[in-house]
Amino acid sequence: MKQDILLVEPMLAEMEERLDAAYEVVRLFEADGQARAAAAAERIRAVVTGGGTGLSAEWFGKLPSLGLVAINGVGTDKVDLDLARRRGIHVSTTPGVLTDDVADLGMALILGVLRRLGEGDRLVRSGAWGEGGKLALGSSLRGKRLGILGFGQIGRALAHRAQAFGMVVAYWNRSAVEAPAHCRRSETAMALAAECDALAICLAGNAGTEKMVDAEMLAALGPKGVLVNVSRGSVVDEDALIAALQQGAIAAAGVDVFVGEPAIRQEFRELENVLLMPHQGSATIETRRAMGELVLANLDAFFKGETPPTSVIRLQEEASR
Ligand code: 8YV
Repeated sequence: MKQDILLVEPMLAEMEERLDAAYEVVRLFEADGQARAAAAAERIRAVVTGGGTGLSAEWFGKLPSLGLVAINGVGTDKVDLDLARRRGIHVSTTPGVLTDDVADLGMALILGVLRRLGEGDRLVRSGAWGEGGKLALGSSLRGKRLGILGFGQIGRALAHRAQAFGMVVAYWNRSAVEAPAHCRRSETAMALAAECDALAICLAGNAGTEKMVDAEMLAALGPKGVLVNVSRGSVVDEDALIAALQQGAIAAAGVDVFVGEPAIRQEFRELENVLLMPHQGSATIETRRAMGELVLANLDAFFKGETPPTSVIRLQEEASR
């Protein structure tokens, strides 16, 4: 008999087909999903969800047999890891495979903001160009200073790309990390913001990074500075960011992630100097395929009674401590 699993948000169609072939999949996002999940609650031992969605405390509470939360992503900020640990529930992620695509999107946002892709598209699309409208000049990337906040895999992959565009790269990371020779380390996040033209956020979202990019840091970035965020909306104080963009305290921003997404703050939609994306860092066919493979491998191992290969919670080791 097939095992029941709960799918919280859609995946690539071919991955959902593979899930359907192996499991009895209850889709929480479908119209009758809540009722079907409630009816199967006792039997559901694994949940598959997205990094930006996670699993609510309510659903943790409703699933007494839960043993694995398989995140189709790398962010664990929407899953209560302490609760999972206490209940002996594995939480797996999809490390490594999305690094390049998220860094690519970071680079695309830097390029898009500095070369005014959003404004240019709107000018052409609206017909205003044909009526004599002009796009303000952009800024070249060559020689510009990129500050990377958070120098994990994604931060380092962005540094590599930025070097190819002739940018001068500096970074800040809470712990010491190995960095390529062309990247200078800043002592503090605030110093990094003050010393760069473009500040790219590549930090994990968690309690320690919440609202780290605040009014003071945006003021340090300054009226010519641009902000790019491909990590989590929670890292930025959005009130401060909106005020900074409205008042010209910073020049512009490229944003892929928001607090409360997809219901983003109306002010973002009204600003000209922002390039907005609907959380697309890992959203390519190739990467979603690779992420899906890892999700399937974690489920497979779990249902065989093995430790899911990319579990971030090592239950046996923790139990023996
Ligand atoms: C995905 C993400 O968009 O990796 C993460 O944590 O937020 C993104 O890669 C998401 O997991 C898919 O819903």
